[in-house]
Amino acid sequence: MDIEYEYSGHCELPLPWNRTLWKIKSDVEKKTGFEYNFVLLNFYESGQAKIGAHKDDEPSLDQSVDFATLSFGACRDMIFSKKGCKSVRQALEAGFLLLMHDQKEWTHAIPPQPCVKEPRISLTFRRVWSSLQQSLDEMERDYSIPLCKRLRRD
Ligand SMILES: O=C(O)CCC(=O)C(=O)O
Repeated sequence: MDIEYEYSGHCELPLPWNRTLWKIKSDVEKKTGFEYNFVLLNFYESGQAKIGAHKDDEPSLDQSVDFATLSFGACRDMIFSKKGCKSVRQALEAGFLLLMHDQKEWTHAIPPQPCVKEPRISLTFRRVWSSLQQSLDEMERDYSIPLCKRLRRD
């Protein structure tokens, strides 16, 4: 079954896992206790590269699975914000594994850090719902049809 991931209006069909990423995924799953079926790789060429504040709350993402972000290369900061709460700044050093819970409430951002000259890569492990499971869940939500038999999410 196809797994696709939609973000900021783009729809991506991912590549199959390679051996290295599969091994990293297994290690991350052992550490976090969650099962992932998708990883997003972000490449930051230098401290000039940034990601604005956003929530990873696309309907294709299974929010019951905490996202895990593994960092490589240069240390960058991530800023978490929530209405009515003080922002939290977390340094993401190489090898740091960050578990992100409550994605619908908090925004996160990687601000520019011009003093950082080296590149950074992050691997963000997620669980994406299959199109069929998603359609079934949308049906259930939109029409309140109780579905007696639920499909496995893989
Ligand atoms: O690079 C990171 O650690 C975070 C990337 C990010 O914000 C995302 O993939 O949603």
